[in-house]
Amino acid sequence: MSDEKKILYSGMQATNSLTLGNYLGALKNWVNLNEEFDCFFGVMDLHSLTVRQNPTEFRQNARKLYALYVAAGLDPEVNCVYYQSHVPAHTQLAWILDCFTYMGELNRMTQFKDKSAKHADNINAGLFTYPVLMAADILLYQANVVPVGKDQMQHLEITRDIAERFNNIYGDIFTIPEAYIGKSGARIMSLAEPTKKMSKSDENANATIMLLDDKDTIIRKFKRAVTDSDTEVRYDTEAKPGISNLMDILSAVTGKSLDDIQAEFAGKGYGDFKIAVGEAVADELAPLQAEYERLLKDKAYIEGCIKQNDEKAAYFANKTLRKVMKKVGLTEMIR
Ligand code: ATP
Ligand code: LTN
Repeated sequence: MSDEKKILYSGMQATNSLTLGNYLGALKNWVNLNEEFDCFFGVMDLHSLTVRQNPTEFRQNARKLYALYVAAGLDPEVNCVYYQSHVPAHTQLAWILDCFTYMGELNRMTQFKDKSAKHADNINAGLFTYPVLMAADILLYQANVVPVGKDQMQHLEITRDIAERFNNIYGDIFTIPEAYIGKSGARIMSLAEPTKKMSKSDENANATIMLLDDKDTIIRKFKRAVTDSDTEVRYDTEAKPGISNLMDILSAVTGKSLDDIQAEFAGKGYGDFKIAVGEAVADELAPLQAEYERLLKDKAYIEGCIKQNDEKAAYFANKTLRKVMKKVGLTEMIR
């Protein structure tokens, strides 16, 4: 880690498999950020526990997420790609920050409200304090910037509020993080209901393209994508949300502009267009999938990367945690 570069922190929950939305909206845009920042990317497995998990599947999903990060191009030699639960400082700091966070603040979080409505039978305290753990993730590494989607902006705001509150009492302990608005990633919509975002917890399998779907499945899902009764491939998110979403996807994977796409498909039917989008997506994902399969088989390599990066993350996290413990007056351990 160099001194001049700013620090960037992000991660995803290790719940379910990733969708094309997670990839085009987040993961793909994280690759190469290491040129400008010292980057930390966590497999956020502790956050996943707010929803009941099947232990075997959960462990596999976490490993899958790690391998997908690496297969997508987050080089674990230059990025710190690690498991959140392997660095105990996250939960230690989260507890301390819990004591600097108000019930009223947490009550206002829209994700808490949405998720409690969705899991009415399991509104646990972890779901409520989810944003505090997220604040600990970010603040432990003194992150300057955090690439997050719109849905996580409120959590970043509360992170800043908690950090400022703490700094006001104890001095400049935490760096105040900012949202990173880089190359804006496309917001990918559901293929079944194109006014809703594509989401990995969607129960309709036809609504989402999963990163590990094979070519036939991808093309089949695109062929079934909901569009409209018109025949023109034209960008209009209000009147033609389905076609506009497919255009966004094609643009994100090929780099072609929306105008060029419209010109290319002028006079052609939706059928040809949908197949072209399916093929472009399958071609984009093929190398990632091949690399993912290769990595999963190379257990020694993956485990070596995890171990090395867990240690690296713990080194930086513990530095902050020690400072915080000292400031609040906890007694230092005798070594
Ligand atoms: P869930 O269905 O479990 O809520 P999700 O698929 O909505 O999950 P998150 O875990 O909330 O995904 O998000 C992981 C990252 O992927 C975030 O940075 C988020 O902004 C991004 N992301 C998720 N869905 C999309 C999408 N449809 N388009 C673009 N980016 C997305
Ligand atoms: N809540 C985020 C995942 C997440 C995160 C973080 C993102 C947990 N801790 C710290 C950025 C920084 C999500 O659901 N996308």
